[in-house]
This record gives sequence, C-alpha cells and structure tokens, in this order.
Amino acid sequence: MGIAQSPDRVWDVTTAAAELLACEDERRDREPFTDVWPELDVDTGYTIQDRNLEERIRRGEQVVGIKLGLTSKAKQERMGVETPFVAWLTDAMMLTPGDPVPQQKLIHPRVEPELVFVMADRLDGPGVTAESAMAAVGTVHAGAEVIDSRYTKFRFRAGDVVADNASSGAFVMNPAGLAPRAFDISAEEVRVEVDDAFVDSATGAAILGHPGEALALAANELARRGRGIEPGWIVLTGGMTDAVLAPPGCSIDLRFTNLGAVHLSGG
Ligand code: 0L1
Ligand code: MG
Repeated sequence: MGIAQSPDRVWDVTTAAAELLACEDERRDREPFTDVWPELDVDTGYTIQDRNLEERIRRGEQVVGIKLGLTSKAKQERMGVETPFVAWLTDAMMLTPGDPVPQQKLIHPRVEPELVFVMADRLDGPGVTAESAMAAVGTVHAGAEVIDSRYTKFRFRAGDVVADNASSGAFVMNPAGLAPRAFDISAEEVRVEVDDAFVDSATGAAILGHPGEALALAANELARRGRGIEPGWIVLTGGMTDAVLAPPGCSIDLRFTNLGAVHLSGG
C-alpha cells in the first residue's frame, strides 16, 4: 500500500477512501487515483472498499448483499479492465420497483441488466464451485443495476474501480423469482430497450459461462477477506450487456425470457 504524491494531495488508503465518499456525497467526479498512484492495485482497492463499507455502516446503512463487476466480456471490453471483482450492496442502494433512476443522488448513471440471486443458505469459501454455489441459491430474479462512477467518464483501472465499490449506485429487482432448477439460467435471455427501441441482448452464459461461476468467485474472494455470503443476501452477478446511459426523461425496459421484466424511468 503506497503513498502517492500528486501536485495537491497525498493519496493513501485513508485519504482515497474519504475522497471517494466525498465525491459520492457531493456528486462530483475526479480523475482515477492510479494516474498518480500506480501502486493502487486490486488488493489495496479492496482495503479502501472495506474501509468505506465500515463508514457506510457507521452512517446507518445495512449490508443487503454483494455485487459482481466485470464478469461479462461486454463489460470487460467496454471498461478496458479484465478482472472480475466483488463489491458491497447496502439498503441505501435498493430501489422499489417503479422508482425512477435516483438522479438527485448520482453523477452520471448508466443502467445494465443483471441476473440476481437471493441466497437461501450461507456460502463459505474457499473451494466453492459453481455447482456448490448454486445449491445455496433460493431464487433467481430479473434485475437492473444503476451504476455510477466517481471517476470522470468512467475512466479507471482495476484498483480504482474496486476502491470505488465497483461503480455502485442503485439497483432494483423483479420480486417474482424462480427456483434455479426451474429453468436454464445460462440460456436466459435479456433484451434491452431504450425509449422503446431495441439496443442490445445477451444470455446468462455471458456471465463467465454461467452466473454460478460469478457466485463462486464472490464466495472465494470474500473468504480471502474472512467473510461469507449470508442467507437472504442479494447477489447481482454482473452486467450481462454493456450499460446504457440513463439521463432524465429516458425509459429503459429489460425484458427477460422467463424472469419477467424490469422497467426504469430516468425520472
Ligand atoms: O463501471 C463499471 O462498469 C464497473 C462496474 C461493473 C459492473 C458490472 O459489471 O456489473
Ligand atoms: Mg452490475
């Protein structure tokens, strides 16, 4: 964990963590830390992420689950980062179906379709496989993540985005879930429509071949940090397609084959 000198600031875990939350609170973006602090690697990013989870909890937020980031080729190629990673979901990020994109809290929101798991059982790594991970899942849901980055134009490297809680903003899921064995999750398709026009589609296989792989990756990563995935937690397995812009006035529909649809208006 290094200390980086920029013309006006010294960055380390403590100052970078505080700066990221200040950017979130003040709705301002900034250049990635790695421009001046190249030693900010993924491990240091997780330390910053966990530091800010402690601060979110101190502010009264509760952990409701986790999210995976960059688990699909579409997302990895667009963001120029090939490492999948894990971040935290709190109740402050949860939307109720019908809520608009919370523009008043976000800097430059984008929306992406997600396959969402609600956990029935606790899952502890290391050594979790996709198969053992799926055995702990209660229901699968259609979901949407509203991502937001504290970095200008979403320009970041792996350490920056991990530190920034993987561009967390808000999320919503269709409450009608299916048991994982009731349908083929890899073949589940989503069609993304913006203002009633088709823009993109993908299947569950886009998520590391099967979203269970993403869940296993999360369990094994959290084990490294001394934690497990708890019963009742929500798991966003990662954007299936590239995210779409979500400005005020837009209308976004994510239509899944078996899991129903999620609608978000830009507010
Ligand atoms: O800003 C980003 O796209 C990084 C977060 C990735 C979220 C995802 O892949 O689901
Ligand atoms: Mg996502």
